[in-house]
Amino acid sequence: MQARLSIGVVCYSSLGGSGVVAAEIAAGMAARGHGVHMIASGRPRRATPGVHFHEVAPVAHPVIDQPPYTLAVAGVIVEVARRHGLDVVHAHYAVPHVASAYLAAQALAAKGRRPRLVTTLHGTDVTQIGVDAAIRPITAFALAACDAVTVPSSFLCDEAVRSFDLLPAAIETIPNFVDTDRFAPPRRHEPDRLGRIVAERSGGEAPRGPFLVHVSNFRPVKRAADLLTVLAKLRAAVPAHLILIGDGPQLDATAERAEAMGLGDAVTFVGEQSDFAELLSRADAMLLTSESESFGVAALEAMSCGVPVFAYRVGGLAEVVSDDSGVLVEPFDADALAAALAAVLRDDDRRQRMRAAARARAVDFFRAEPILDRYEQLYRRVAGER
Ligand code: GMT
Repeated sequence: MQARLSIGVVCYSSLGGSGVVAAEIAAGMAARGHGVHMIASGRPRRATPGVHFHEVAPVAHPVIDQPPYTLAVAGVIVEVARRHGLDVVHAHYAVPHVASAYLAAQALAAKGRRPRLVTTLHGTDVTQIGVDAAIRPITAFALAACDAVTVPSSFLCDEAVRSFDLLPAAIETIPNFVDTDRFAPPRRHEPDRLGRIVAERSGGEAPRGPFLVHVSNFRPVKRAADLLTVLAKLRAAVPAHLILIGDGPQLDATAERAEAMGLGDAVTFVGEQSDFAELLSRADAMLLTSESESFGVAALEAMSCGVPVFAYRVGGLAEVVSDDSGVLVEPFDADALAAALAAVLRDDDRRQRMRAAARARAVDFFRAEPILDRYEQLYRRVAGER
């Protein structure tokens, strides 16, 4: 029998794919019998049965005008390691978690208890904030000191090599994954069901399809205004309705813009949903207009539900969405996205083929268990190097 590992998972709890991936890995490792300690400033948004949660509380003092989050995370890692013994610390989203993990490991090494460090880069920690002149030197230094660095796509691997001077061989590409049981196509065809669920969750009228769905944290990188541009163009041909799931800084502006464009009745905002698998699974298409996605967990969850993805060909999306499971168009060609959607929404046979291909791709390439195996092997490899 293989040894039980003690694993610290450091992540953000804010709405977003990195927190989802961290929570799913933590829950997966706990289900495999490992001791898992999640270190974050808030509870994860996804259920994490069997995972011990350790809060990073904000540290405030009148002299300090910015709370020292990096030190607070490092302090909690040290505390958890002293109480529970950590074999591995897995930091998600490098800024500043890799620096916190590095500091904690140095402090623990002095006592002969240095945990191994694994960092998963997720996206803007490499492409945006990570390359900020104030952030890059320490992030690159701490990444170089990790026992393993992973990325979810080849796109992000190339970006990380360029941004942080890492050697390609020092980075392992482990794709994100999806719970294909939870995110699954509907068992029965019930044409009115999605309209009814949307009405229940939004408190409004039941809309009529065809339905597009968008899931995001409404950050600028998602280009939410483009969703409405595409919808307006599409509606010249097909009376589609757009369901927006999630919350974030640009949600209000998006709602105001929808009204201003006369799309108020064609869009429903259902907000952040703790369980949106059924909503997703009953949509006809997923619409994503991001300016970049290292991977696109939301796209993968749609595909797992048998929902084809329509997006710009940016970042690592082409590694997730194949030509038969969705349509990727030149960035930022809203006309092309609207035309692709209209063609598929008008062609039942093609839509059914895409649904089947999307589901098959999610199951064949992105099922949770084989990818959790890779993380577990990685943890054992780095822990065994002692
Ligand atoms: O990097 C970000 O902008 C945030 C991060 C998040 O927490 O949502 O998203 C990134 O990580 C996800 C999980 O690996 C990926 O699915 C997203 O594509 C990626 N976002 C970007 O690259 C913009």
